[in-house]
Amino acid sequence: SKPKPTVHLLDTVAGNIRSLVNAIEHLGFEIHWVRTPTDLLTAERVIFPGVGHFGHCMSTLTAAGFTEPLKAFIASGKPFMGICVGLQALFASSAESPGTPGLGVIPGSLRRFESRDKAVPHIGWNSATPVAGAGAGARARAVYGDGLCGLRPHSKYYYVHSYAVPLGAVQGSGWDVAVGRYGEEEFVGAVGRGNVFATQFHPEKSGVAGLRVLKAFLEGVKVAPGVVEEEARAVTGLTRRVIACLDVRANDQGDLVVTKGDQYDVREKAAAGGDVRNLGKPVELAKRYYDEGADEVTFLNITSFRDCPLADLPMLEVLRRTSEVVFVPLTIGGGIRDAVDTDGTKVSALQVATMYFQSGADKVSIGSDAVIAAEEYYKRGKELRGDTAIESISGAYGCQAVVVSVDPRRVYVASPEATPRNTIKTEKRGPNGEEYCWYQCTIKGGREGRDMDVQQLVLAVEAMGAGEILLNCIDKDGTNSGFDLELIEMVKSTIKIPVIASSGAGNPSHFQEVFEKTTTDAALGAGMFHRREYTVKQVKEFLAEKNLVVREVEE
Ligand code: 1PR
Repeated sequence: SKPKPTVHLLDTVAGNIRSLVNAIEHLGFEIHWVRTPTDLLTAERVIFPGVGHFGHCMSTLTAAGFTEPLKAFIASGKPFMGICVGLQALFASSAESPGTPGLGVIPGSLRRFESRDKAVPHIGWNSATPVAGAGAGARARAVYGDGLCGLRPHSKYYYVHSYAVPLGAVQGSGWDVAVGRYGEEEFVGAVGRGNVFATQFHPEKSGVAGLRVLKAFLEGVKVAPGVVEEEARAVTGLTRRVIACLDVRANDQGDLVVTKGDQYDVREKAAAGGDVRNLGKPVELAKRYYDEGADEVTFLNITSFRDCPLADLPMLEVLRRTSEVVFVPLTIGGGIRDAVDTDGTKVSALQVATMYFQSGADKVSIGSDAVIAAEEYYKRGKELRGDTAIESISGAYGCQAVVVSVDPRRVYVASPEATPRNTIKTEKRGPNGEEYCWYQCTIKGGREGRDMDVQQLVLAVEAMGAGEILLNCIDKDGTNSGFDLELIEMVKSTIKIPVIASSGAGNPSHFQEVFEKTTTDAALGAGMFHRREYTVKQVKEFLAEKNLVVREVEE
């Protein structure tokens, strides 16, 4: 058979590139690794998928002797693509690491997003709209630059980053640029010229639209420059994300099933046999939600798999198989903490997370361990320990890779004075007419309440370096009665990192409600999708009709 075309991947500074590997293989290319600078000499085309910290990335490259060989490769005219920090490295410098020069292939430097009015990091689906070379006013008619691998103005691409190149820095530089907008800031979503193409977003995580771009780069397809007749209506900024969540556990027969609790109780009523509710197979369901347009898929392993060596965790196999067919971000939660393996070896939370990342996860979600770590943080007078699960994983893989899953339960009180905890005044009164409540943190899937409220928790984990909050609510879980808007708004106003609203979604209008009435960044549904009451696509279409900015489902 014909040998597959090859692409060289520079893996020296990439933490977690399983997804990219999967996407490239899915497109029919064989991967060769660039491990030393001489490997570049035989490469036909190179992809440089940087992740993490700009300074760390550049100093690793420099220490390994890559800077000049990379510049030489780029100057050779052979196809070169940078992704995320791989794009950033092409620029002159970054405010993330002021003393460290970039490769300087493209003029301009990176700035941190302004966080006064919006969440940072910028996480989610945004545009990369090709713009005409001139200033902002000339953008009404966008031009497809031929260096931009067929980026389309109406497509959305998946980003995770805190630093970006302001559009102004590259205008007039002779480079083709595609732009995204976050709040008031316009930034470089992609840039290209001649043999060089780079994206700030992750094409391997950007669904059909992203695979199309990656394919165009790999195949060297020059998209004919042309004028887009439509207004560049597409620069509409960050979309609201719709996430499908699969709670996974072993049933009594030992098979992994997607289940769904009712206020966290996942068993059928005793009269119905008391079995673990079985709503389908994890990989199949994840693929279905991807095809329907889910912006992300989250797996929560809701029981730890006892008596099983960590390396054989059934969830790892689920992730491996899912990440071969699902090209949007995958999050895995459950059991991310320091652990002891069946043979007695100690395994750190970072090692557990690493196994998940290597199996295809893009983010890990930490529940119980985050609560314990937050309690200790306050006991130490808000001093960071440096080696908690959150800190160590965030330090190694970046804060965008660390989600903290919060499982709060309402505790009603007659007045704010009745408790030292942070209360809110609530529209939905307590059983004895109480007008106030606080949200108690729980661990172990809601089984154990702790003496800490949600505000304290989210502030602590934000300080430790969590990148995102998955905000459940036990009172609402599985009720199909809509999200707890009061809880969500309270958390949004407490922290800067993005929030995923969860628990209670029963129909598309609940998503509309949470997006219109709160500033949540994403909303998650479980039961309504598993029971096939609505598809993710129906939710997206409904939101689009209501003029909420969502990623349209592409086929
Ligand atoms: O504590 O780090 O080992 O993580 C355990 C994880 O498992 C936590 O993220 C915790 O939220 C989750 N979990 C534990 N027990 C349960 C349970 O249901 N018995 N599930 C559980 C939590 C919450 C959502 C759910 C939404 C939406 N599930 O993911 O899918 O509430 O449901 P809905 O749309 O149908 O209302 P650790």
